Order: sequence, then C-alpha cells, then structure tokens
Amino acid sequence: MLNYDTLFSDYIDKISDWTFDAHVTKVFSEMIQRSVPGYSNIIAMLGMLAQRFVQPDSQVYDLGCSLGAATKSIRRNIKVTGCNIIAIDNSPPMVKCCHNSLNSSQTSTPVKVIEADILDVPIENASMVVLNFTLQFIKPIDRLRLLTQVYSGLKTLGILVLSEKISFEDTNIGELLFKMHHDFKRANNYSTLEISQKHSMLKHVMFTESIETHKARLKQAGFKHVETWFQCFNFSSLIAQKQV
Ligand code: GEK
Repeated sequence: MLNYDTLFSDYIDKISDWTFDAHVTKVFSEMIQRSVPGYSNIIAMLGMLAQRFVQPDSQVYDLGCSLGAATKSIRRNIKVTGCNIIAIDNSPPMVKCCHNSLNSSQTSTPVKVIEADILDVPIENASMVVLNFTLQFIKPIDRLRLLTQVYSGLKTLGILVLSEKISFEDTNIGELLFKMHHDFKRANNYSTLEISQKHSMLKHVMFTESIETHKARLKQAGFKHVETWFQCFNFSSLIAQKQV
C-alpha cells in the first residue's frame, strides 16, 4: 500500500526550496506516479531496454535512483551474467529506503546503493546508464561535464536513457502542454493550491530545458545517435548511443 501524498495540501505561509527529505521519501512512489505522466510506462520500458542493451560482465548505473524503481525494473530484466547495478542518490532517506526495499528480494544481479553526488562518481564499464528525471536537478553549468563522464564510461554499444521534464522553443505550445500537465495533476486529485505551492518550491531547484538543448548537449558530449523515444505533454525520454 503506497503512502498518499498530501504534504503540500495545506496553505504554506513561507515557501521554502524543494528537498528530497524524509517526508518526501515516504510518499515518493505515490507522488511521482500522480505527477509525471507516463512514469510507470517509462519504468517498465527501461526493463525492455535493459533486456536489449545490458551486456555480459558490465555495469548499469541508475543516477538519482530515489527508491530504486528503475533499478528494480532493470534488475528483473537482465538476462546476461556477470553484471551489477550501481544505484546512486544524494538524499540520505532515499538511499536508506532504496537499500531496504532492494534487499527485500533476492536476484542474481547484485545492486550497490551509494549515497553520493552523481557528479562525483566515476562511470566505468557501463552498458546502460539511466538518468530518469535527475538531470533536471543538476545545475545546467554542470550538465555537460556529467554527460561527458557518462559518455566516457559507456562501452561502445552502450546506451544512456535520459528522461526529463522539458520546456519548449514554441512558447504557445509550451504553455498548452504545461497547462495540460496541470490538468493531469488535477485529474490525479492534486488541488490547484498543491500544484502551485510545489511549483514555487521547485523554482530554484529544477531547471528544465528544451529537447533541442538536450540533444545538442548530448552530441557535444560525444554521442553519435540521439533520439526521443517517449513524450507525454512536457515530459520526455531520450536514448543516446555512442555507436549502433
Ligand atoms: C525514479 N530516478 O524513480 N546526486 C545524486 N542524486 C541527486 C542529485 C545529485 N546531484 N540531485 C538530485 N538527486 C527516479 C526519480 S527523482 C525525480 C528521480 C523527481 C536525486 C534526488 O535526491 C532524487 O531522489 C532524484 O535525484 C530525482 O526513476 O523527483 O522528479
């Protein structure tokens, strides 16, 4: 049974910046499903991508793993031997809960959960790297460095999956899709007050960019092949490969 998110349903006098603290951690699974259109589909599809791309004797990185939803989907779908998954997050309560929940089931692919800043962790011998709604919390000035580290640590036929909340170069369509995302949240029982308070809390913490900006940066980091494989309103997921 998931804990229902009512964290910001009452009026907040002084809005502070968003943090992934113990309160958010407790309701996170429920919150992200009610907030991100297509989240469950993306998680399931990460498993399908893992079946296709994870190579024997390689590593998989889940950067900004939160409670390990992507890691679990990937772990269930790895069909080759000698792999391990490294799941990283810099929120102590997220890491603790992720660790406990991953340890509750045994599988053949080991998972190491690490509390760290993803900017500080070397990527090595990777066949799959996932940034599932995490890059948006990294300062834009640090993003190229991170993606270059990912590129360098990926094996030749490896894959990066980058999912993000996005903005749009066409501001009219951008405004429409932004409003449709709010309709989606209202349909999932978030009030207008909750939506606007969360929006204000995220203002200095989450920085969205257009698909064009993400694609250009991925190319700058070295990726030869970059394409969108999923989009719903202002949420999108890209695949980037060194070589096909
Ligand atoms: C999922 N991928 O369920 N280093 C490490 N972790 C970070 C950093 C950083 N510098 N910045 C933010 N995080 C997950 C969902 S949530 C997305 C990812 C969202 C972590 C942060 O602590 C949080 O757990 C996660 O990135 C972002 O598939 O809440 O919209």
